[in-house]
Amino acid sequence: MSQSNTTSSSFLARVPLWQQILVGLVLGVVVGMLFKSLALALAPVGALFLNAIKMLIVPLVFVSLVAGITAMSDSAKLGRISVKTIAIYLITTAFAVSIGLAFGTLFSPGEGMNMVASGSEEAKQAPSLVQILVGLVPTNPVMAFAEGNILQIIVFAIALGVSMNLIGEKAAPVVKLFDSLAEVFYKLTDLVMRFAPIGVFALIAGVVASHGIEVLLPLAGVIGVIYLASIAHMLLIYGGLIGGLARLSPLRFFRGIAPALAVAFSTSSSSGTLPVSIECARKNLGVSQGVAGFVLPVGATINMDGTAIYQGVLALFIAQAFGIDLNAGQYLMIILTATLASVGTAGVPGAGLIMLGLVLTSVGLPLEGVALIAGIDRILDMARTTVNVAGDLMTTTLVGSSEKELDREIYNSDNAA
Ligand code: DAS
Repeated sequence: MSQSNTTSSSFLARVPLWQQILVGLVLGVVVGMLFKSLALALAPVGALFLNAIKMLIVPLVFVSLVAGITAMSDSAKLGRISVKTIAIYLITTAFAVSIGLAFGTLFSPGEGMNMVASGSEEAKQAPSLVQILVGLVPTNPVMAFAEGNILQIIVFAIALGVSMNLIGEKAAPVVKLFDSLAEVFYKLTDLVMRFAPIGVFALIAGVVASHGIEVLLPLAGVIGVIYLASIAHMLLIYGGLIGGLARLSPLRFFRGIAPALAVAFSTSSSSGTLPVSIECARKNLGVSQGVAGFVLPVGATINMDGTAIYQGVLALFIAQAFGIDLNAGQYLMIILTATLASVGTAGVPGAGLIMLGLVLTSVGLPLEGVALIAGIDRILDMARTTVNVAGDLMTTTLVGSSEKELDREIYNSDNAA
């Protein structure tokens, strides 16, 4: 390799990945604003990167979860981790909706829009809790893998891991196999992440280029309120819990998860970001494979604080736009349905917009409101997915720290990936 090539590759090796990704993000916005045709021509580069990380989701979630569970042979510990995880997810989501409602009330982004409802559209029916619970058990694990049904893969992996623990010595070869397979997929994630700066650059350039300023300007108010509420939720609730409860540095937390946030922001997919989240949790935050391999896949599927904020703000924005006053009971109903809707939202682009109809219907708000913001929803999805992923990683850190499954030396080290 010539001297100059060696120099450039060793230079890049010295710059932390999260800084390379942030540079890609900023350059992507500039190119998307100034060179639209170039930005749109880069779409295949972004799609390639997105496909590469999506390719990892199913095998990585499965092997890391099985390996993680066999690493935690104490089933009481697994029970404690599960209860802590679900409790933190539900509590922070309820806080998120409330912050969304508070910001929507404070700034009233829909005030004065004087829209008129025609009452034509129908909302999608959300699956009932019983349907969700019954649907958790895969009738055919291979089908669950083929469809990428993360919740069913999680249930199958937990069942497999627990039965391997119960068998003990006889399962040792399989335990060893899953352990090494997990390492293989962590390395593969690491290799794919080398392309993240270019992938994020291309994805962001495409999004900015396809959302001209003329589309964004009329709804700049609601975009601003959602971004403000999202940042406030991350700093106050996540920063507060990491610093106050886990006694860890919030600054190191946000720096350690920066690569995952950048990928979440540019892909608008929690599931697509999952391999990066697992890498950040293990390599930058020092969380064990067992906790990261369990808490993150569950979170990417059912924990959506950003989506809950979005539902809270938009329910008020639409009520204000159509001149409808909401009473205290309707505010409570929004908190309940937005929390449930966020649990049922898939970790893919645009899922929150579909669930918004459920929240609007629950309090009798016109569904035309969904059409009102559909044109800018991708810009809103970037913010809510970023919060969703940050919430998953915050919970992973809290649970890891409380279960002594977080290596504080790694957490406090300066070489964040
Ligand atoms: N894009 C979804 C996610 O991946 C969130 C949403 O659409 O609300 O988390």
